[in-house]
Amino acid sequence: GAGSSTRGSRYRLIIVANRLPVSATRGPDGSWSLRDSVSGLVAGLRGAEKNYDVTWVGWPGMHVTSDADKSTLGEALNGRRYHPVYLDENLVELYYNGYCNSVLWQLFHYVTLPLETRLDGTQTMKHQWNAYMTANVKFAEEVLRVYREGDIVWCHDYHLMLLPSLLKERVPGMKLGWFLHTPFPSSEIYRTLPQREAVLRGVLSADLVGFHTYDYARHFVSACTRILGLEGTPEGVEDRGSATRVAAFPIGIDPEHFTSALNKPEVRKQIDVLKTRFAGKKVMLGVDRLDPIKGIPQKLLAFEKFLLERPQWRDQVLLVQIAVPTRTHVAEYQKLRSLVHEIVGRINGRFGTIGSVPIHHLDREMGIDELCALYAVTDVALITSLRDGMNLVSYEFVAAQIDQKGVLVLSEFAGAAQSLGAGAILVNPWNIGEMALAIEDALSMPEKEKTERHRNNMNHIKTHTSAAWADNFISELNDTHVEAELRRLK
Ligand code: ADQ
Repeated sequence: GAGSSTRGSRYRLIIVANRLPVSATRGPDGSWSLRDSVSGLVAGLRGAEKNYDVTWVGWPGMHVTSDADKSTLGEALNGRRYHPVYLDENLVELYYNGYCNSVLWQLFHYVTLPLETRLDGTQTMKHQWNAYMTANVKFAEEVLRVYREGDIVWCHDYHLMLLPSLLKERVPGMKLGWFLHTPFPSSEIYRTLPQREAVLRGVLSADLVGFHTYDYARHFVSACTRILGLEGTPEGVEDRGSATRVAAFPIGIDPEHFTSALNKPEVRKQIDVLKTRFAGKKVMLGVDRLDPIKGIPQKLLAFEKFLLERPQWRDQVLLVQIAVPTRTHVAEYQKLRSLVHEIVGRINGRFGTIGSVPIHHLDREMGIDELCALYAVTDVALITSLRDGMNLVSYEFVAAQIDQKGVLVLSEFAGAAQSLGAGAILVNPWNIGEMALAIEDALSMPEKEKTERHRNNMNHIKTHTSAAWADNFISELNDTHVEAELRRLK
């Protein structure tokens, strides 16, 4: 396949992402233990490890100050071919919590920018931008330490949009791709960004720029033509002789990861336990990172409206909402947590009885086994993101259905709506009444229709896996790179 080189050994692939795919904790004896971390990006990239010799470069997600700690942690990480980029606390605040999560993440999900001017004069976007540049330079330095000629370098996400240009300046012949896991917004939204030119130029140095959907790719090309005055072509973007290929590569999951978990005796047992506990009720499920873009309050309000207006369902249904906290240092995320708790409390107070409440809300991470068992006993999954690059929970839910053929209610603003649109009930998450209606439709769907919709979804998921996603991106990168080199050396 695309992963084998002519010499018979496998290609070396350097994956660069803000976070390494593990979290480190230190034991009482001072030794480090590494635990795989939860995120859509990590889940997607595990697929690449099947076919390539993968090395990761990223921030370990914690503050490590002493040189001794850096060296012992570095050793533990290097053992798994993870190369840490250490960022100090102040830089993390301005770069990660600041420019990445309060500016770019927001803007890319169509949330307009905060006002530049703060009354106390601290933490302006300008400081955050400086930190963003500094952090990107640190990532570039680590990549250049690890890089060997012939390696493929694949940069990920909005944290590292300057990295392609920093790397190409040093190694013009580097085989270099960049992929965005979030949406890329309409150019009318994007152009409000004060640093709009520098960010686009940073990315355009890559040979290949990838997005989840054709729409995001088109938005990016429009931003380049309107803001930089470059030429958009069916292949991407051209700038007087140099070209950047821009294309859509929809991510997927590894469905076997879920089907094999379902065959484990522990998971079977857990499924039986849940079935007994939820006996006589229809189960609805939401699994999200606790993030404003996931539309959790809107989902809860729709469920409340459903219970209010359809009293016959009140004792018949419950909603399990798992919302694992993330980015807990960003104020928006703290506010969201209180808001969600408040709405859940209100609904449970209003519709609960002594014996039961309609919403089971958990703020924690779950292992794959537990998550799988939950997916398997669910009648209706509610995924109501206000915007979402793709949304892999929707894929996982489909993969983990055994005989139930659970129904997927899915936001039309998730990238997944373009792939699972034929099987899911699509909703506009801003329309609470429409969502309440969709809940009822999903709960009362005839068996035959459920089977058919599930089959459509399952076909898509089996043929569009994470391994295929990585292979497609990398083989396109190989092709594009050859053309780019011919042009460069001409
Ligand atoms: P995320 O915003 O993290 O990813 P998503 O694609 O749904 O969103 O992936 C979330 C992952 O975390 C899933 O694998 C899910 O199982 C896991 N997860 C969520 N809550 C969990 C919990 N409580 N316990 C355990 N696991 C949990 C970003 C973009 C998405 C895009 C992906 C991949 O925002 O739009 O699909 O990257 O590109």
